[in-house]
Amino acid sequence: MTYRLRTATLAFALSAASALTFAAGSHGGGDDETAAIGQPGKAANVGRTINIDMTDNMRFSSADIAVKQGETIRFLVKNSGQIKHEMVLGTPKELKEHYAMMMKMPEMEHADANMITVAPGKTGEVVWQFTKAGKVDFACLQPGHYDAGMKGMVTVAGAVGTATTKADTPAGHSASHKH
Ligand SMILES: [Cu+2]
Repeated sequence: MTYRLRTATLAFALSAASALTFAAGSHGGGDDETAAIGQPGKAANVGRTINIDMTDNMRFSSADIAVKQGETIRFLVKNSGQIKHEMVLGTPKELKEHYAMMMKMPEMEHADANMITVAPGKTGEVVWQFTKAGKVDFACLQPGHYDAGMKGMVTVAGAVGTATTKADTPAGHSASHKH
């Protein structure tokens, strides 16, 4: 049931409701998929910049990225190709659902903290904090690209000695995202 709901409300859920879902996720309960991959990072907390190149060969370079739990990364995402590409962070399920929507509505414009769409020759950025140890997938969801293998993986190494790393304060988020 939540599967279908999530498809219909993906864009909304990732933006408007993010403050709430992230706050809930930080308590360790629930099955929120977005919290599972981390949360939007704050520019002030960026510890490292990672360059990613996207090409018309339908590849990211690199497609294999290692970070530490709690790290906030600035991804500088360059489109070296002649066609539009994008980098979208998500769970495999989220990416597949979102990709299905893109196949139906190729002109759909989407912009959220966990993704960046980049025009040919341009560079964009995603600032993301990886709050949970494990794997975080990313992909280009432009029609045909995901099927062609335009995907990658961020491996988040667990912080030593602590089960969880404190995320950015939810209070700050709800204040700034209030509608
Ligand atoms: Cu692409």
